[in-house]
Amino acid sequence: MGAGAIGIVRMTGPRALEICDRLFASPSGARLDEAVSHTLHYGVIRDPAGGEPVDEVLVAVMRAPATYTREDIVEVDCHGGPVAQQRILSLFLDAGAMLATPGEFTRRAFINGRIDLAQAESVAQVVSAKTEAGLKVAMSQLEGGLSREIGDIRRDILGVLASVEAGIDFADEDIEELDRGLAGSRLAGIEKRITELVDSAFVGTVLSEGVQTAIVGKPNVGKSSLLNALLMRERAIVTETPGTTRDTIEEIINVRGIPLKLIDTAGMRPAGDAVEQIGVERSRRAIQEADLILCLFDGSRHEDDHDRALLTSLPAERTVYVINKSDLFRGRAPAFNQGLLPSQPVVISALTRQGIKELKEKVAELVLGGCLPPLEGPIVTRERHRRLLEQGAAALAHAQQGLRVGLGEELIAEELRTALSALGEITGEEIVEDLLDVIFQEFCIGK
Ligand SMILES: Nc1nc2c(ncn2[C@@H]2O[C@H](COP(=O)(O)OP(=O)(O)OP(=O)(O)O)[C@@H](O)[C@H]2O)c(=O)[nH]1
Ligand SMILES: [Mg+2]
Repeated sequence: MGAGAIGIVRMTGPRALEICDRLFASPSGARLDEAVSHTLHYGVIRDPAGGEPVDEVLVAVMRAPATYTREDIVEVDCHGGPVAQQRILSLFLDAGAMLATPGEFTRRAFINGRIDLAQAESVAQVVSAKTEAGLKVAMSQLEGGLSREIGDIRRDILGVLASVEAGIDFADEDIEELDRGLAGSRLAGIEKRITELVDSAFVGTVLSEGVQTAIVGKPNVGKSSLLNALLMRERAIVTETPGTTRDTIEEIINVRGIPLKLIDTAGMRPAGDAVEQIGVERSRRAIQEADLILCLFDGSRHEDDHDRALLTSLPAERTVYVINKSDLFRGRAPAFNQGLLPSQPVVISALTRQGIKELKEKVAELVLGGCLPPLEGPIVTRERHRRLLEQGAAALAHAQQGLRVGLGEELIAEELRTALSALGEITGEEIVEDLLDVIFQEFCIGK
């Protein structure tokens, strides 16, 4: 909750209108209880204790089932200050309402069947999207893109399951035997569709969570200057004194639709004082946790043992090597020996911003193999979904194997049911209460 022009206190449930009526007074004396659905009403909220006016408001009345939660909803537009909102909220609570848990509105929308679980999960992603591409993927999931694909796949599995079960039920009768070759090839086709979804998960995670990118290097090579150049503002303190950055600094930038979570670290060197030691320790951790590392060297100086030690400690496959301060050796080769580096470096000047564009290109190339894949098809954005898809694909692979080696129909049917229930957990057809708690925990209150 913060200060804004307008704040909204919202309430959902069968008694929402009745509770609001106890506090709301319109000039005409009209009651919200009798209002037509989807109408807006001017009035004041009064403290029922002394009748004192708390705030001047507009109240939106939305009746079930055409609402976010499929229940009656009232939304009170009040003044945006935290005090007014807090007063109205506590008056509601006194009048019989109960405080929402994180994500409770969306959870009710799921429980009441307005959206499925994958759609509900995407709501949090729409709210937290960091780039337009991330928003687009989240919106497509909210509109049911992923759910439809999962539904199609489940229907196809059910088709195969039906033919397998026919073999079980009528074992003694003279019914056509299961065509194992045909069933196997249908399952192979379905497995491939699932695998394609699993493969999309990498892009999905990158777009929704961002790429953790650590800027590392010796003290004074220009790490903070690079952060500022990428951000296009003076975020981090830059000085000529080595050891300027003591703590890690994080900022998000957008590189061709990919959110990069940039982490400026303390220069790596056998540390001086205690504060610097902690900073260096944090840098080590940042390197370990990073998806991508920008390893920076001062091109105007010769390499030394610290540079060599740093190079051996970095994973080359997720590192982009950057030679900085090109303005100091313009037109000439850098003093730093590039032959030491496992791959071609990008030469930049954080001071003049020369080469920054090329660096961004290189990063985009490394992260997504050149360009963003088309965002049209469904894209998996959650680890939970990816794991369940993998379980489904594995069960289908077992079933195909079973068909080949002549395993009994019962056992094959069992594998198919495992696949069905894994996929069903994505959309929430098969769900346990605990899982809902975990999922909605990451929502904010009021969403
Ligand atoms: N000529 C030139 N100087 C630069 C360039 N980039 C950074 N510097 C200078 O190098 C010095 C150190 O820059 P910082 O960005 O603070 O370096 P750092 O790597 O963050 O240093 P620590 O935080 O101490 O580890 C400053 O005096 C910068 O102005 C560059 O491209 N060209
Ligand atoms: Mg610094």
